[in-house]
Parts: sequence; C-alpha cells; structure tokens
Amino acid sequence: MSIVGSSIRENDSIDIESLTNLYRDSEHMPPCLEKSLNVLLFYIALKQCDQTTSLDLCINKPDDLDAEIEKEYEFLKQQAAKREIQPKDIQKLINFSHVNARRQSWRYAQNYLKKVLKSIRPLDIQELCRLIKKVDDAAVLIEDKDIILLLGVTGSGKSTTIHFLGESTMKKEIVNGMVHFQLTEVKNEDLRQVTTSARAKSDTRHIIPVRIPSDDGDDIIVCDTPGFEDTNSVEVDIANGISVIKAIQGCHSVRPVVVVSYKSIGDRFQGLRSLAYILVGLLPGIADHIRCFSFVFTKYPKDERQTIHESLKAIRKDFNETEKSDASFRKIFDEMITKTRRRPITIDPIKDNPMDVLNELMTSESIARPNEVFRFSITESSRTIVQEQSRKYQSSIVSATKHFDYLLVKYKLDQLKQVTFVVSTHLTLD
Ligand SMILES: Nc1nc2c(ncn2[C@@H]2O[C@H](COP(=O)(O)OP(=O)(O)O)[C@@H](O)[C@H]2O)c(=O)[nH]1
Ligand SMILES: [Mg+2]
Repeated sequence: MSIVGSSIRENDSIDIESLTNLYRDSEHMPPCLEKSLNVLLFYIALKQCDQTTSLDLCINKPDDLDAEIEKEYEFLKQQAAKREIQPKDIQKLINFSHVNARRQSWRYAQNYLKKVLKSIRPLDIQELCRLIKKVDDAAVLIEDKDIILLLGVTGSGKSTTIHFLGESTMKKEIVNGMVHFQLTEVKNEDLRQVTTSARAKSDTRHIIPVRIPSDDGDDIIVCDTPGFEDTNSVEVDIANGISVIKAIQGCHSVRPVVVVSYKSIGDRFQGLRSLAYILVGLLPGIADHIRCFSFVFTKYPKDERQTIHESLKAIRKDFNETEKSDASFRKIFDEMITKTRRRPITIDPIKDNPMDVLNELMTSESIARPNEVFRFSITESSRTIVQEQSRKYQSSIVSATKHFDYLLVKYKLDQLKQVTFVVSTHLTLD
C-alpha cells in the first residue's frame, strides 16, 4: 500500500470528502456485499482522480490498483451469490459494472455499482449521521443569532451568491455551454466549505453559516442551504427535514432571502411555481411573514433586468384556478411583484458591491420567532425508505445469524440501532 497524498482534484463525480467517506465507511465494515461495493467504489474513485493536484490526504492506496479491482469484483460476485433474497437484477448489474471496469469506463462501472448499493441499502445511515452532525455544529453557531437565510432551488445560485457576499473573487467561464462563475480566491474561512457547481446537482448538502464582518463591526451571518426540493437524496431530505429546520428554529431571528434565477422565470415559469410550493412547505404560515422575505435575482442578462417586475405580473395574470385559490401562493407572488416594482435586487457576482447588497438585505424586517414559523417535514418517500432500510437490516441480521457470521450481525445491529435512534429522536416529533 502507498499513501495517496498528492492526487485528488474535484471532478464531475468525485470530491475529496466523498472519497474519504467511502474509505472510512468501508474500513469499519466486516466483509459483506455492502463493504465490497464500498471498496470498489473507492478504488474506482481513485482511478478517476487526477494525479497532478496536490492535496494532503492520508488514504491507503493499493500498489497494484487494477489487480485489487479485479479481485474485489470476484469477491463481490461471490457475496452476491450467497444472498438468500436476491434483489432484482443484482448479478446483472454487477456484471455490467465489471465489464465497464475492464474497459476502463469508470463512470459506467461506478453507476452500476451505485445502483446495486441503492437496492441493497436504500438509506445510507452513515451519510445521514454525518449530515446531521454537520448541521448540529452549524446549529451551535447560529443559535440565538440573527441570520440571513438563502433559499431557492438547486442551481439558482445560492452558493455563488454567498461567495459574492463574502467577497470571494471569481472569473466568468463557460462550462458545458453555460455561464459558470469559477472561484479564484476564497478569503472568508467559513466559505471554504461552500462549493459551487456548474452541474444541475446540488453541492450543498447541509446548512452552512458564513460570518461576514459588517461595517459596524458585528458579523452578519448568512446561511447557505441545500435546496428543499423533493429531488434531493433521501439522506439530504431527512437531514433537511429534521436538523436544518431545527437549527433554523433555534435562531433569534431569520431574514429569508429567496434566490431566483432568470431561467426559472422564463420557460413557462414552472421553476417559480415549484419554488413557491417549497416555501409554503417550509413555512405553512408564510402569508403572515411574507413581508420579511427578500428576493434576489440571478443570471439575468443585463438588458432584461428591467423586465422582472413585468414578467412576474404576467405570471400572476396567468394563474390557474388552483393557484388563485391558494392564499399563500398568491401572497408570495404579490410580494415579489411589490418588491420588484421600484428596483429588483439583481446580482452580478463580479461587478456588484457585496456590502451594498448586504446592507439592502438587512433593511428588511425579520421573522422574530422562527421556532413558531418553520416546520419539520420529510417526504413520504423518505419515510418509506427509512422503513424499508430497517426491514433490510432485520433480515440481514437473521441471515447472518444463520451463517454464524457474528461480526456481520454486530455491524448490522449497530446500523439498525442508528436508524432507530434517528427515527425515534427526530421523525416522531412532527
Ligand atoms: N449566482 C449566480 N450564479 C450564476 C450566474 N450565472 C451563472 N451562474 C452559475 O449557476 C451555477 C449554479 O450556481 P450555485 O451557486 O452552485 O447554485 P446553488 O445550487 O443554488 O447553490 C454555477 O455554475 C454558477 O456559476 C449568476 O448570474 N449568478
Ligand atoms: Mg449550493
């Protein structure tokens, strides 16, 4: 084994944190199908890493990675054959993955393995516990504080906006045909955790508070959040529903800032409609607090900034019957229309002045008792997945007991205990 200390660069499918997590998770597992999948995913991630960028990581890398991969696939196949209950197509997916690995098509090999993992382990309790832990740390930093909370769908530009507010420098690039603001210097330490992404997928997996020194000497705390849409992974959805909301509830006051991108206003306004529903889900009594909301518009072509107010009015006129009869939904739109009448807040992350924007956001009223306003909720499908995962652990325990595999019994019992703990302490609260 040699130490990988020099070689990882974030690319499309792997970042350092997830690589370290894969490694740590598999280290703690007894030999089983799940471990084998994790080990292979880790090896494949190593294969995908760029060998040029220097990073200080202490991860053991096999000297002959190709041979280890081959060996692990064989082991994986044996483990899969041993299972009494065979999830559908599992052998086939493993074979697909193996063939792709032999062809060095790592992305395909990885995706097939992820499918297998998802079917045998629908909920990654390790990942969920990690997310909850990070949120708990964030909760300490924002407890009893006045915060600005960025909300908006994935890709709307929340993380880029928070970097702008924290005075990170960036340069404009075109990535996959779209404008991307690549960070060039991150000065604020809290912002090191905030990654931005040119992909549609969310990079922010939990709430991240960023302290920004203000003109009067106090810090202004701005929080980046993961999107609250139902396309999140089950782990992010549960962590959002139980921990993020709890952290927000612990604040002294909250100024919600909704980040809306140009794209969501165009294209039949669908993005804006789903955003409004997400907001109502988070704050059922939103109508009573709507004046505390600010709206920031991103990705606007210069010549179209003046059209924001008129486009919103056009959407409002076009409301269907359901939308018209939904008071909260109407209120959100009316507030956006009111707040864009004079001068909408648009942000050019390179040219605009962050303090001007921050000062403007601070002039809005704040929600004084967030614990009475924000609510817990996780999607129905996440609830089902938690139950399914508990059942899977139970049947693995029975099966491992039959095979006298007590190490595995202990491991699965520990996992089941963690799921039960999360469920009993959090999910039963609402
Ligand atoms: N904030 C902002 N982001 C932009 C703009 N134009 C393009 N983007 C890009 O939109 C993508 C998604 O941004 P990100 O901040 O990661 O979105 P998030 O998922 O809401 O955190 C990134 O590639 C940004 O660089 C713009 O005018 N403002
Ligand atoms: Mg983000």
